[in-house]
Parts: sequence; C-alpha cells; structure tokens
Amino acid sequence: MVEVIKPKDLHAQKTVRVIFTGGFLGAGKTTALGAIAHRLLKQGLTVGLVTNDQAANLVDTAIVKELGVPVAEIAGGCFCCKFNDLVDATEEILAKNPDVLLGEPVGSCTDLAATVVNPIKLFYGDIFLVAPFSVLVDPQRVSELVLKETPTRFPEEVAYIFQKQLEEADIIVLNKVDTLTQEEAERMVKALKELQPNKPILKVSALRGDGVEEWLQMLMGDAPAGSHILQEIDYDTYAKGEAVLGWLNATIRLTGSPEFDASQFSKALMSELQNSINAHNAEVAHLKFLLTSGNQMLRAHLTKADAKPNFVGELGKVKEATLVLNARVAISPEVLGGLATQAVLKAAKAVDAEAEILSLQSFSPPYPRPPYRLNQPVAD
Ligand SMILES: Nc1nc2c(ncn2[C@@H]2O[C@H](COP(=O)(O)OP(=O)(O)OP(=O)(O)O)[C@@H](O)[C@H]2O)c(=O)[nH]1
Ligand SMILES: [Mg+2]
Repeated sequence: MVEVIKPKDLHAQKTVRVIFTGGFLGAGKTTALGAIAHRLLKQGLTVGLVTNDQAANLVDTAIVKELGVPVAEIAGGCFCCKFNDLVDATEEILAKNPDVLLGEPVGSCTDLAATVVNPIKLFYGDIFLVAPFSVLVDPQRVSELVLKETPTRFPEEVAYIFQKQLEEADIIVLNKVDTLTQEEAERMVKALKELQPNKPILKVSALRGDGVEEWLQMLMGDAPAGSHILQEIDYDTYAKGEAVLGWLNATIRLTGSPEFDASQFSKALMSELQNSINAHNAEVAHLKFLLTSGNQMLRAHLTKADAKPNFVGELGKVKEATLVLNARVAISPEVLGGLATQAVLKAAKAVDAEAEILSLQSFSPPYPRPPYRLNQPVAD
C-alpha cells in the first residue's frame, strides 16, 4: 500500500497550524470546527477550512462558508484515499495565507493517523505544525457501539470502525455533553478512560461552547500529533463497515405556485424520510439537508433513525428554494435513492410545490485504498 512517489511540494509564507477533527458521522465535527474557527477569528488569527466527502454537493461546505473564511472541498473520496487532492486543496487555502488550517475528514473513515496525519508530518513538517488528532464522539453512539448498553441497528463492522477511531485518537472529545447530566457525562468519561487509558478525554458541547476553550488550548499547544497509529487494522472489516452505508447526495430545485411554505416542506420531508427509513428498519448515521432561498437558510439534521430531528434557521413562504440533501444510512444505495426521491416528491406535493431533481448520486463508499500508510509516528 505504500507508494514511493512523494507528493508535490507545498509552500507557505509562515508556519501553519493544521487541525484535523475526526469522528463518526454526525458526531458534531462541522459544528465543532465552526466553534473553533469563531474563537480563532476572535483572537485575530486567520483560518482556512477543508471539507471532505465521498461525493459533491455538501451541506457542510455551505454551512462553513457562512463563517466567511476560505473553504476548499474535496469531493469524490476521503482525505486518506485522496491524499493528493488534500494536498491540492491545502495549496489552494495556503494561497490565502492562513494561520490555521482546519480539516474535517469523512466520518466513516479510520486509520487517519497512519494515512493522513503522519504523512502530512513526514512530507510537510517544514511548513505545518500538526495539532493532536481529535476524535469526536456522540454519547448516544458510545452507548450503542462501545458500551453496548442501548440497542443499535448497525452491524458489528460499523462498531469496529467506531472503536478504531477511538483507538487512533490523540484526544477523545465526548461531544454533546449538553444532552447528558453531569453524572452521565462522568460515567461515560470513566468508561472511555478504561478503554483508552493513555489519552485525554474531554467533555465538550460544540453547540453550547462548554469545554471548547480547554480543547482549543490543547490543539494550539505542543502535544504530539498522530501518536496512536493503529497497529492492527483489518481493511476488509473496515471496508464492510463503510459499504453497509448507503450514501446519497442530491440537489433539488423547488418552485412554488406562486409560493410555498419552506418550513412546512422541511418538516414534511424529514417526516417522510424518517418514516420510510424506519419502515425498512434501517439506521441513520447522519441525514441532513439544507434549504436555501435568497440569502436565507434552513437546515435539518437527524443522527438516529428514531430520534427527534434538529432544525436550525428559519424560512417562511418562498417562491423558490434549493434543497441539498445528504444522507448516510445503513441501507442499500438503490433503496435510499428511491425512498429519498419519493420523500422529496411527496413533501413537495404536500405544500403545492414543484420539485426538480437537478442531481442525485447514491452509492456505497468504495474499498478504502490509501496511497500512503506509515507504520510508525513521525517525530514532532
Ligand atoms: N445537543 C448537541 N447537538 C450537537 C452538538 N454538536 C453538534 N450537534 C448536532 O449534531 C448534529 C450533527 O452535527 P454536525 O456538526 O453536522 O456533525 P458532523 O460530525 O460534522 O456530521 P458529518 O459531517 O455528517 O459526519 C447537528 O444536528 C448538530 O446541531 C452539541 O454539542 N450538542
Ligand atoms: Mg460534518
């Protein structure tokens, strides 16, 4: 798997701090990077961002563009398998001369310490100061996939990816602590600490801000990066864990006659999607969509099939709107494509709107084949 060809040279006007924040789908990576970016900007630092997905048309890119900082998107594969695209995107951002570069890898990926963090240190250690690699976790998923206290519809291979992500973290960030009591949070930290005794475990609410300052201080300090390279990783199991996830990215134009209620449409769409996913007894990793009309936005997230969705922003009656839908669900991509199309058409009909599907891709992530893999950490 190790390729000898060195990637292209990169140049920077100064040393750039690079912060990669991983973690399973829906753990809160984009929210957290937004919270970090806000704090860095307040400190007078300049920031650039790289988003990543298996396909184009990303809700995340639209969200982070709101920050008003340079953003590059790598679509069509993850950082680990598209290392050279990551280098190209980084070059694009470096041209804007940032102090800090933030990157969000795809949430179904693991082995990033070996395939991204350390190769970056090896090839670009002269221009980058790589921050410790954080892995964010959603308490609900820890309970399902690690502690096995609550039921999950995900197969064991998905739990395998989740556990490998914890294993390779320099820092584990227990996110969404605002959803837990203090005792629950403590209990979970203790359980994680027993499993992963040699690393910091932080309690954070990316949404509310709890613990973000302390985390950011660690990221800006001189703790080692990528020091927990996985010594054992079964790529067949990892590939299976990714392949059970149906991946759907779609863009749809909605037109009213003459207007439609965008908020009502969003609720109807989420409810249609949730009902049909539950009818298939499938599990949601992260289902999100963004509705944009003029300069107003409304977005919705669902990180568990039978949970309550989260709506952010407001949209009232509009003439037209663009819908970007990203769904990662443990179901076949064909079924996902079909049910998503039906849900969009039904929700549009319910509000008397016309829906035109401009693009729709549904697939399962391919077998991960990273071009670079290091067995040992590169010295800081
Ligand atoms: N309660 C709570 N919700 C959060 C927190 N952080 C993120 N969320 C919510 O979790 C959902 C997923 O957040 P994202 O930031 O999009 O998660 P992500 O890890 O970037 O997701 P992917 O890019 O799809 O892997 C959204 O509904 C967020 O509002 C938090 O600290 N507390
Ligand atoms: Mg994200």
